Amino acid sequence: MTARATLGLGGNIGDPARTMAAALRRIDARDDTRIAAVSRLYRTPPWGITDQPFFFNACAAIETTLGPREVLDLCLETERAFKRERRERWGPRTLDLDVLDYDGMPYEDAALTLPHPRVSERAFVIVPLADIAPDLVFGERTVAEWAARVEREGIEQASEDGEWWRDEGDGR
Ligand code: PH2
Ligand code: MG
Ligand code: MG
Repeated sequence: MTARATLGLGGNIGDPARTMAAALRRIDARDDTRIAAVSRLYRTPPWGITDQPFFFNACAAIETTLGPREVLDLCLETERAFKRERRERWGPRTLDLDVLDYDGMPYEDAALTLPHPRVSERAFVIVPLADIAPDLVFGERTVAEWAARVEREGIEQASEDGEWWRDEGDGR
């Protein structure tokens, strides 16, 4: 059985677009998971702690035989593979990979709550997510409805389409 899960990607240290692209290719290379859709890439003003570099953000949909908790473990393992340093909450990072949704199913354990409870407030997630999953429901609205309401000041499109992650270049 395969499930469809959506992931949020971000980063603001080093070359975030290149790191995110390599992370997606690494996930796509697995036998149990393939990348089904990728949003455009966006350059976004830092949220939370505003005194830090601009972020790059994107969203991806995966098809996977992994369960929700295993998808979280895959995200954490992928962050570690790209030498993620977690210095402070909401602070600068090379790669952040968050699970946003798993087949529209509610899921909760000590480490993971799905659908992600704060997606609808964050333009840097909602705007890219609307590229690939406009009909997905978070709380009382679809992603397209949240996207129409969200404050997107300062967010810039940084790729033409959703193909930006396919370029080779780092041997992965
Ligand atoms: N991630 C954070 C904190 N702030 N701001 C933007 N624009 N994009 C992010 O991905 C982001 C953030 C913590 O995960
Ligand atoms: Mg995050
Ligand atoms: Mg995270």
